[in-house]
Amino acid sequence: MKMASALVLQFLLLGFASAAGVLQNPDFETPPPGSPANSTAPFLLGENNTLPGWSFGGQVYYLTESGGGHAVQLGQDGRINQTFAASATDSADYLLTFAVASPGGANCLSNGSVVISAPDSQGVFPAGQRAVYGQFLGSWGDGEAIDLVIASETTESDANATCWPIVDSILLKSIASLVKANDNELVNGGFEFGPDFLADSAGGVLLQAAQSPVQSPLRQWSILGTVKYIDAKHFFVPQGNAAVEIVSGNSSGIQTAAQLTKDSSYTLEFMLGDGNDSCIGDFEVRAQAGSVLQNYTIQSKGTGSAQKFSFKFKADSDTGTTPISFVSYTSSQTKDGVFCGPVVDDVVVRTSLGLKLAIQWSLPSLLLLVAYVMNNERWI
Ligand SMILES: *[C@@H]1O[C@H](CO)[C@@H](O)[C@H](O)[C@H]1NC(C)=O
Ligand SMILES: *[C@@H]1O[C@H](CO)[C@@H](O)[C@H](O)[C@H]1NC(C)=O
Ligand SMILES: *[C@@H]1O[C@H](CO)[C@@H](O)[C@H](O)[C@H]1NC(C)=O
Ligand SMILES: *[C@@H]1O[C@H](CO)[C@@H](O)[C@H](O)[C@H]1NC(C)=O
Ligand SMILES: *[C@@H]1O[C@H](CO)[C@@H](O)[C@H](O)[C@H]1NC(C)=O
Ligand SMILES: *[C@@H]1O[C@H](CO)[C@@H](O)[C@H](O)[C@H]1NC(C)=O
Ligand SMILES: *[C@@H]1O[C@H](CO)[C@@H](O)[C@H](O)[C@H]1NC(C)=O
Ligand SMILES: *[C@@H]1O[C@H](CO)[C@@H](O)[C@H](O)[C@H]1NC(C)=O
Ligand SMILES: [Ca+2]
Repeated sequence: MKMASALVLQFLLLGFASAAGVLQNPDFETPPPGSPANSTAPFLLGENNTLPGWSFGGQVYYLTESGGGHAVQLGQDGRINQTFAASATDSADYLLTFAVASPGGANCLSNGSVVISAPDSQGVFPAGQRAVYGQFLGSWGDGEAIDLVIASETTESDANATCWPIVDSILLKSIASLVKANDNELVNGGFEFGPDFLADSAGGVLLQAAQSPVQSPLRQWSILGTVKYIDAKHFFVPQGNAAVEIVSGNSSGIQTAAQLTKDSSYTLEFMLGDGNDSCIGDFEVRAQAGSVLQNYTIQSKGTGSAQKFSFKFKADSDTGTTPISFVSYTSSQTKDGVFCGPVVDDVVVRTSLGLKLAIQWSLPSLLLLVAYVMNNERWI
């Protein structure tokens, strides 16, 4: 009886867990009930023409794009919001992916921005050429109700409606707390944990500056400048499904803090290359581990390749956290004018061999000691 109810409870929890962290109508393909079926003209949402799944305020238009897809355009004081349920049990990290564009083209004096807010965070994303962004929303559990708000930041001078920002393709992802793998002192050294990729996201996902590795869409890494999160489906990725391309030039990159033992020796291994996105040139990258700095120059033909590098360092920080970072000193553009740069992946920090052997030897000897003590006790 007890066991049966425990099972039922478990099923209930699982049921809630799978329903949690889900957005309704995230791509706006379910139209407002009153929107004309065949019209491609922007349709102003109103009291009787609301957007399924979402609340709205201010001027919000429902758009039919040339390909037949749908999106919303946020005008003066325009905002939409939706509440989702966080994981029913343990706390999880929530990441958002979304597309932002300004439809107006080069004539627009200003395109406005999109502000994404959740209870623990806020991010401002400029609208321009269509771009896909990733953002860290927060960490929640216990089935908490989370209100996600997407608003325009337009000013009186943005009177031209064709220049207001368009939002589309919203993906919500949750990631349970990450644990260190056996063979790497870094968490998320392969960059596999970050925002979702859109199926058509040939341009990757842009990640704006994030000072704290805890509040970063690239889990456990802080972001300097802007980087592009790239997927193996659309780019050359050295390891796994995702990597980081440092795109915003001089002194931009990524940094994490490793929990290492002071005065122990470690090896930093990583791969540098290019994403097969026609980014041609000499990329200059500075890798840092603790107080050791190394410069590398990668000659890229832009056709997708990577090299493995490594160097030894000693953990010398008194605080117990050792900075590991990769910073690009070059700013490049593809012939289409897209900012691009070096790709970093597969970052591994290992204890040096000597220390590993010592650990391997200490466990059996400890067991021998325990066996000896237990045997002796039996004889007493
Ligand atoms: C919508 O377009 C389809 C084909 O393009 C047409 O058959 C249909 O009559 C149109 N409906 C309305 C309400 O205009
Ligand atoms: C919305 O519908 C109600 C009831 O049909 C009507 O009284 C009201 O005027 C409508 N509002 C607008 C803005 O059309
Ligand atoms: C949007 O926010 C308002 C007020 O903050 C809230 O009452 C409403 O339920 C929210 N809408 C949705 C769909 O969550
Ligand atoms: C608004 O912007 C569009 C596209 O940039 C332009 O074609 C149009 O002339 C502008 N309209 C006004 C009233 O400025
Ligand atoms: C507005 O966005 C367009 C892309 O649609 C871009 O060409 C233009 O430079 C942007 N204007 C400003 C002022 O940023
Ligand atoms: C990068 O920035 C530093 C100062 O922040 C500057 O001294 C250096 O010239 C810049 N390098 C390039 C290639 O722009
Ligand atoms: C690495 O390159 C940067 C930028 O060119 C330079 O400022 C720095 O001194 C170099 N560091 C080393 C260790 O060579
Ligand atoms: C680079 O992309 C081209 C197609 O765009 C593909 O044929 C080629 O195999 C890719 N190279 C690598 C190393 O992934
Ligand atoms: Ca990877």
